Amino acid sequence: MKKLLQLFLAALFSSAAVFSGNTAALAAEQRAECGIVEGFYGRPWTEAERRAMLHFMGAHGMSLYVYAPKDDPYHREKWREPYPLQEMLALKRLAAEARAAGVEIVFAVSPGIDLRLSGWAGEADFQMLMRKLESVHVLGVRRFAVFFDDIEHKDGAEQARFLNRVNEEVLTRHLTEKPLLVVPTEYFLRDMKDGNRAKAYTREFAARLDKDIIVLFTGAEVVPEGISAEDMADAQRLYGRPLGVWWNYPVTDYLPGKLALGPIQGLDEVTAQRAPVFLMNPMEKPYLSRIALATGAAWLSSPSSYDAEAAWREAIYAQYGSLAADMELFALHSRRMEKNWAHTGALDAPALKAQMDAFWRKAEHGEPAKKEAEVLAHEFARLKQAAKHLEEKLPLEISAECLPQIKLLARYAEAGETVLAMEKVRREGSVAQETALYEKIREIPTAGQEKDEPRISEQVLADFIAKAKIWHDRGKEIGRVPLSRDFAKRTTAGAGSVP
Ligand code: LTM
Repeated sequence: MKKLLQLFLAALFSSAAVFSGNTAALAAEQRAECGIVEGFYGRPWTEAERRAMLHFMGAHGMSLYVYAPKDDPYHREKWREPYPLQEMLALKRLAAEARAAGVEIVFAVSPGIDLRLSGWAGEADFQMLMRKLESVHVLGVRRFAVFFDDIEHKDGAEQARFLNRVNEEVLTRHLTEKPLLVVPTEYFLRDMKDGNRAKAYTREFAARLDKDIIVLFTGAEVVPEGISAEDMADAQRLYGRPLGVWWNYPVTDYLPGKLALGPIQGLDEVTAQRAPVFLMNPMEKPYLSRIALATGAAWLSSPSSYDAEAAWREAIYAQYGSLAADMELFALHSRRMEKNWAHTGALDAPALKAQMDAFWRKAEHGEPAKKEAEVLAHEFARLKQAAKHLEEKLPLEISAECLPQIKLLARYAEAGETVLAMEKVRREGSVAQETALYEKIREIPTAGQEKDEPRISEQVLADFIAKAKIWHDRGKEIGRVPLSRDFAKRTTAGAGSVP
């Protein structure tokens, strides 16, 4: 009966509101549940980190914590096996802690690597999955999710049938009163719409999936700049229901040397109004993830008046007390996430970037850049000071998450001062001194670091040092005549393009 009622409400909801585009009505009826999905690759959080996070979430009005660490073997590779006793007890304590913090815990399984969906084997795996969900229900978990992201299997119809059965069975067995949360195998919009195979998968999956099941999607890409109202409408049209959002910021598992310390941005008001669920995927580093997470909660509580930069500053000042100004400077240089397939987050230090551009516009043409250098010198001094304070005074659990990046910030700031000194001695005509100074910055890594190696401010500080190296080399090559336009061409694409 409950199931029938849910189906009826879901159908009413999707047909009346989704297709009429009546978002105002939707907004009045429901507000997205906000929370996090511990869904990254890498070291899963410890029990203590999770417990601290639950309280942080409770204090910020985030009500949903989805347990889905990709590298917890019992969540994915060994999904058929029950948790060992110690881990069961930890999960039980976590469920109790979540209740106390006013957060609902959702247990997710990612069985898709080797799940069999049909025949006798399918039946056996279905029973295994139910047994797994029952084993965590006993521990106090009352809501479930099944995720099919990042797997080879792509039969949408079979997956949907399987999920419908799980969805029905968890209700029948009274394990939950709420429908499943799921991630399809095609979970970003471009693929759902464009690739033929992906399109067919989505069509089959969406048509067969029970309407009360909540589907999560990441936007037009896995890690996009934002989700527009149009993306949301397209996804809804394809799935015949409003989709929940799995937001891949501040997660950094694809570039773990960088910290995502910026605000949540790029999300449309329509997303806030329509999505039943908004989940942020955090970093492996739970304490540093809090800056972005606090801004995501602020966005959802007031999407029409949300100001990402203001929310970001507010989050830092609320979290870092007397170190807030230093943390703001550090975080300003560590917000943007860029990889060939991932582009998201606020720019790193855009104002400083503009000041550096002004410096190079003169220096590259052999014009004295004294005034511009003074502005930069002031900034480099502030950065060095901030790094020193943070290194000395950050609480241990936070500095453990960012010490290499803080040290790199200090190194870049010091190298920046060296570059200014190089420009000065060149103005004064001292070749020998410039070369001696150059030796100090020669080995500083500005691009091409391994994935895990620390990076910060790639397009600003790192790029400044990279440009200086080229400027020096070119100066030598051309006997210190003003640099040609070639210099700008070779460096404007940022540190990554520096040979
Ligand atoms: O985004 C989803 C649905 N799945 C995975 C995540 O587990 C991972 O953390 C992010 C970022 O690398 N990308 C994914 O595809």
